[in-house]
Amino acid sequence: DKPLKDDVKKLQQDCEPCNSLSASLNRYMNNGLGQEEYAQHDLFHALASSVKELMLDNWRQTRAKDSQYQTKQVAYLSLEFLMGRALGNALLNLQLTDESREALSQYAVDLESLESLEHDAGLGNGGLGRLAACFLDSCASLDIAVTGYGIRYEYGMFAQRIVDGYQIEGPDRWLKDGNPWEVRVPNHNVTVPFFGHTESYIDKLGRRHVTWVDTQDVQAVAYDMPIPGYRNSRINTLRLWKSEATDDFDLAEFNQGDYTEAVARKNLAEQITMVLYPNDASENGKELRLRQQYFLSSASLQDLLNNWIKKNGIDFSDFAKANVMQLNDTHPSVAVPELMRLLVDNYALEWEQAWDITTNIMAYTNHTLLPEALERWPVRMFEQMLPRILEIIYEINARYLDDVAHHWPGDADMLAKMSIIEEGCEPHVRMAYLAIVASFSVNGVAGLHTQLLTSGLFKHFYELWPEKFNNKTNGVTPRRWLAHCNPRLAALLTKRLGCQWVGDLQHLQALSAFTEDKALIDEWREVKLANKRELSLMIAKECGVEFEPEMMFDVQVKRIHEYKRQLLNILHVIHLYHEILTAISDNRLDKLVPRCVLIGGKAAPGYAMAKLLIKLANNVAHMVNSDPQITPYLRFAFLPNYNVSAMEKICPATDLSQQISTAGKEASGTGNMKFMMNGALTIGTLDGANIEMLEEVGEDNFFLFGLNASQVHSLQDNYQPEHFINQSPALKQVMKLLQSGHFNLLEPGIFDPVIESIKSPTDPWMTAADFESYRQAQQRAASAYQDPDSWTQMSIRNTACSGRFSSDVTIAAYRDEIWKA
Ligand code: HBZ
Repeated sequence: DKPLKDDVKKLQQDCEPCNSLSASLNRYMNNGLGQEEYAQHDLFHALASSVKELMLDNWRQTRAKDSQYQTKQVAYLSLEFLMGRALGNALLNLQLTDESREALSQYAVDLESLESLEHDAGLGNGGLGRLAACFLDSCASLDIAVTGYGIRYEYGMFAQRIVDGYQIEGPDRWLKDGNPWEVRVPNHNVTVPFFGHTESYIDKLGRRHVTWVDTQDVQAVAYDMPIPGYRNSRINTLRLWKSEATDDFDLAEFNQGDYTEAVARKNLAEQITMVLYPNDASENGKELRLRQQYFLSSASLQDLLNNWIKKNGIDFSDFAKANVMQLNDTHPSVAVPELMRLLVDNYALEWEQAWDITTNIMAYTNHTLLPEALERWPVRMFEQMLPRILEIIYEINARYLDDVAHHWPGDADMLAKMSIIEEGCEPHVRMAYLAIVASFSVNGVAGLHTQLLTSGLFKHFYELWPEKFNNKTNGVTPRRWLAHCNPRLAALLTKRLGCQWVGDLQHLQALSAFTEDKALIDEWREVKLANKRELSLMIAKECGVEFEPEMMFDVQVKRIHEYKRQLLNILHVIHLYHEILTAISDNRLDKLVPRCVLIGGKAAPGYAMAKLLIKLANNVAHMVNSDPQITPYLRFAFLPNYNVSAMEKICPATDLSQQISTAGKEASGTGNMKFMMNGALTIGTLDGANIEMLEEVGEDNFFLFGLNASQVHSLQDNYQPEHFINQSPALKQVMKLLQSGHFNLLEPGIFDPVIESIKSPTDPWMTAADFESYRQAQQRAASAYQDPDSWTQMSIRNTACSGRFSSDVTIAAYRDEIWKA
């Protein structure tokens, strides 16, 4: 009766409404995607394609609505969008989770295992890129017309493996199986010029015109990804540009018969969007990086102008009322002179009018105070690659320096200090200055950060234009970082509070009334325990280390950087290791609080010290985990290839979140917020958004330690690490063990640079200065963990107070105070 069965099946399919997920899924599965012998991967593609298909109507309607009602358009320009996986999040926002489960039931595959097949879109380094992704979710959920503009890197953030304790980088070919979410939209192609030279002429009216000629043009092809809002039918767009060779360019070469040369040039054009630069803090300094920046900026601006012209013609008088552009750090700040070029050269606007438009459109977000991360490009590089852009930068600078001279008459020093061009034997363009000069808004990403910007790094700009500066404390989306990643806690919250918290996280505050509720405390602990069991499976698989769910899970996951002080954490593990050894010989083991320490993160491939810290963590982990006397009390794992998906498993299962940067160095942090939302307690310094988290939750529910930013600053000139080492018997002992070569018996001397850095009076991160205070805070955390009920109460309070760190709150402030959208 097989044919009959198939017929019935077919009939049923035909009868199902064509817009149901199930019908669409079946159609994709039957249309050549594997039939009976389908691979799970086909099923993932079929489901993702069906979900995208279901979004198409609303996607089109969103675009139509936004252009019809003249809604103010926000363009969020970023070299990075660290999106992670899209399926689970899309299903949640579209309320399609149950329907997909049902649709999948006939294939005997569960949704979670299908979700895990999706490759992370790792188009970012860390916090900055992930912030952009959270912002897109909040913008769509708050029904704001925002388009994300970025680059469709062929290779995202490198894949990290650990071999003999060392980081090994591998390529991240995230597109190799295709990307079911993207739509290639060739009708939005634009052309971006490079190289060549400029020519000028005077017209009949005596006006000077400049043309940029003999350029090598690259085509920018748009790939759109849908960004669904939470339960509101808005579908915003993330438009990612891919570089391709232009056709006529090829043609010219072909006609000269130079086939191979033409193909080689094609590669040059396609190189631009080939790979994400994996440096999260140091200067990239490479020509290709500047090409990426200009490529993104020019393509996105041309797109905005084309959209405008389609509706309004070339009258730009209201353009700035209808558009705003948020620059995610200085990476896309070459958009400033590019917009001037397009308006003045291509559309013949007067300089003053073009400048008026530009300065009413641009807004700039700063993400770092670290001097090594501030972008400066050699003037020489601009001269060759972007000659017209350099001329425009010079003109902007000349006019702006007039204002400076007016504000500080006769102060030549000030002119040099504030010039966009940094003079010297190799002159540079200071990209942050260019961004500030042209922007109507300049914001930092947490209270302390903004304060340090206006009193330090950008002090003189603040004196000149105080009205430009404002703070927007970061946030993270509660959809991905609570509702989706922690279904057990989400269910418990919804049972207690109803489901409004997903769309308005301030509702969590209501939990504070229940912190004495024994039933809630017990359920809360059960949820955490179940999450810890799940994470343990992952750690066992990825690291070969057994994490015992009853032990305290103490976690630090983020990019590896000296200022983030993974070293402090490792030194503390060494201290615990030594404590356990002595407790064994002194027979006082009952005092020990068992804990599992997890560190994860990638080091920039050229950052030797960060890579050495990975090696140190792995070597210490090996000593700890291979000693059966130690493991009942301490286990230590380094998780390879930390990424967005890994964090989705990690933050729901963490008891103690480590946010231990040197005060004044971490602009905000956003991992700190994800942990807090999921009920982890924080051990942290007075840095970045930790300060605001502490304000919300109170000192009783936070393990605070260390110097504050002004103490760090004052100590800098007379820092004597030896003094701190001598004052702390614990640190002294740790240094002794480290120096003895105990953790590198087969590789003598490899950790000398680490030891040197701790003992150096010029150690900017002041690891030795904070160790003792850190150790004591860790001890307070350990003894607090011994009382499960009171620990759980603190955990509940952390979640209850995390509402302010929803990116919905942050985006509402961008909307009201900057975008006026
Ligand atoms: O931006 C981070 C800050 O370190 C962090 O404190 C903050 O919370 C987050 C969001 O505001 N900055 C970065 O992640 N920076 C980069 O990833 C980066 C990437 C490329 C660069 C420079 C920095 O060339």
